[in-house]
Amino acid sequence: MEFPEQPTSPERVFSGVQSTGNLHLGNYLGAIVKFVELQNNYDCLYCVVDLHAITVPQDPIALRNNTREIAAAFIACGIDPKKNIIFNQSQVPEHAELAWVLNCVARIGWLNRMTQFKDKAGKDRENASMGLLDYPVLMAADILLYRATHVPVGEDQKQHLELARDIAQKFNNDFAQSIVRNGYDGGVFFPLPEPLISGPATRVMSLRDGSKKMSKSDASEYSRINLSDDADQIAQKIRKAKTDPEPLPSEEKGLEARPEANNLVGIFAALSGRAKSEVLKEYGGANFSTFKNALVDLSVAKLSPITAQMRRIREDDGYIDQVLRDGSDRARAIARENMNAVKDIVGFLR
Ligand code: AQP
Repeated sequence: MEFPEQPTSPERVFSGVQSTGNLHLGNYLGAIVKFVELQNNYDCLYCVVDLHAITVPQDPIALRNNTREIAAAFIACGIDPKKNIIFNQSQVPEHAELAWVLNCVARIGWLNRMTQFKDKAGKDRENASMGLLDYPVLMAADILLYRATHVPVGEDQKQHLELARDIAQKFNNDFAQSIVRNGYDGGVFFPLPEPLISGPATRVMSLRDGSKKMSKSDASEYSRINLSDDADQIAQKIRKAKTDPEPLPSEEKGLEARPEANNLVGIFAALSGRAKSEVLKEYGGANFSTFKNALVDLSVAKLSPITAQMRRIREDDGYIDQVLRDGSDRARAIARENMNAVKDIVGFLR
């Protein structure tokens, strides 16, 4: 029997952000800035991953609000919802469907090694949700469902991306013959997704503790700058940011073993589009109060247009819901086709 030759998949970008709270400067510099850049050269899908959000308890009203807030932030940061697909994960049921198939491909040992699970589950692992352990498999499903080739993420997601590649590889190996029988040249169905971990600041740290990453779920509001913060809140948070008693060094080497200073200089560099060394050329020898004042001015200048645009967009939740519905319809068209191919490859009747 002759099988049709399948087209090779196009280069495609996928990335997601959890609707667990407001977007912060880490999400912005680590991920969103790259999302905006990539839209010029790739087909991009940007997803609000609400299924991931419920791996830890969420208040339903807050969850809906956060989903809209993140969609609004995507648009306010410059992602064009017509050119790209902006959607929320729970409107495309194939994410969960593919995750089940991939659960049967991934190995328990692989998941037990994931550092994010260890960090989030803490000491009480037995009491963590099954979803929290399975989080990286759902993430692999998000990416592979669209046969995405490139995934822009912050440093913290590197290990999950490696796992997604392992899962894709094992699926391709386990079903190699069936993949060929179904017309996929070379027995490869899932491309191995390339992590794009670059850009101005791949790991922004907490303003209260330079050894912890800036995070939406940190209990302290002073640990992060939210994209929804106004100028006063930004100024307060930066002025209260933890530092050390020494003035700033003139060279990057002098930032070693000074995590808080390194973080603030990194944020300044990322927001101003300069290298850290250049920032230190200007501020080396300055005390933190001078440097923080400059950082407040820079942060407010860069972030307040985004905040203002987010507020305008949030005045019309009907518009946001429409963007998400439209994006979900367009995402689903791709997802359904790929899920049908997975069903054929695995041997499900349809
Ligand atoms: N501190 C960070 N620096 C650089 N990039 C970061 N990202 C997150 N924190 C930083 C990147 O932002 C994207 C979206 O992240 P997410 O919402 O999916 O979840 P996360 O990585 O778990 O981020 P949070 O803020 O820490 O959320 P919670 O507290 O809910 O777990 C990803 O590309 C991530 O790498």
